[in-house]
Amino acid sequence: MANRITTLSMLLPKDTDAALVISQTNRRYLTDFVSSLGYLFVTRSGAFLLVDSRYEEAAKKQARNCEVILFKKLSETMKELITQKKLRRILLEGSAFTLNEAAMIEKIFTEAGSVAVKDDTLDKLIGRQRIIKTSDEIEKMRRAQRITEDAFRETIKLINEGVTEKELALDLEFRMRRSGAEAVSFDLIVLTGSKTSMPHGVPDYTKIRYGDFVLFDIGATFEGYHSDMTRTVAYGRADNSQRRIYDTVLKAQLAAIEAVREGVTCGEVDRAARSYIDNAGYQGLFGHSTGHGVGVEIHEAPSVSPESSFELKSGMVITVEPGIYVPGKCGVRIEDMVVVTSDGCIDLALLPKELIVL
Ligand SMILES: [Mn+2]
Repeated sequence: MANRITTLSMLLPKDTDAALVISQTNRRYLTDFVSSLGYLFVTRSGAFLLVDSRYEEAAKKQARNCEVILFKKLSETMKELITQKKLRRILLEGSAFTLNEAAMIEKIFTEAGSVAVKDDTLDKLIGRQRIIKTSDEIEKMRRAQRITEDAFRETIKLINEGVTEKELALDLEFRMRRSGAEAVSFDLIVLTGSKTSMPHGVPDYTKIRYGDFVLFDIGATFEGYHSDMTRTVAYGRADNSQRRIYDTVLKAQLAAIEAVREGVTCGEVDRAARSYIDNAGYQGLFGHSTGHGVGVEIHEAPSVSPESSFELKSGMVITVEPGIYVPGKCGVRIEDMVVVTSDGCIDLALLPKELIVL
């Protein structure tokens, strides 16, 4: 039966004998096994995961579709495998290595009479699989999203004069982890007041004050899959200029979601949001891309950016997250994850998006 590893092995270019996967996310994606270190060889006649003694027992129980081999001295075990399986040309991930690691691996390969192919071929082969999500993967992302939403609903009840960004971020993280999240998707972003104009600001001891926006960019991981969501709420009141900004971002986001379907380019989705914001008079205040793919990594292909001619396909999961940021004043961003379908998309977020004034 086809699994991720056999799919990769069937896609190996004719002039190569194997792929060596070392990045944590790709190793986990292919084997379902989580470890900080490991060397996965995918050949046409099977896959071999080299681990040290810390992971041997767990890998033998959990790693799927590969044979687990314990190494004491990596170079010796690798050379043995390369010689035994006659691996003459081996693809490496172009991006996963530090310079030291690359030099170490290449030295081993050379000593074993093998050649390392270090371009983006392997990244592309795995990326092509990863970009289309199966229903099982989408279900995990949906679970991660539910965990995030449940935490959000509870945490915003704490919003009050004097509560700090950090307190809210910690409360969210505690709730998410307690209700089944493996981890948070990234360092949670909770920003208030004028800090909301910084798209990736860092929560600190800034206190919430009457009339402030509070921006939450948050997510959880569930069985390796990420969720990503942004909501902006107001504390006490929102004045007319804040309401106009909020309303513009919301309509831009809805326009972009409306544009998403198989066959549409990422650039078209971006333009749907961007042109709405520009036409409303906020030119230059939406600096980042409209979205990005999500999966076993929080940011992965495709990038939903202005110049992209990349065509969306059914099963891709992307975020739609336009924003308006007025430096020194305030910012609003609204973000959902959506699954691309043949005639539109499915929004994985269930939380309403009308402005909440607490
Ligand atoms: Mn995002």
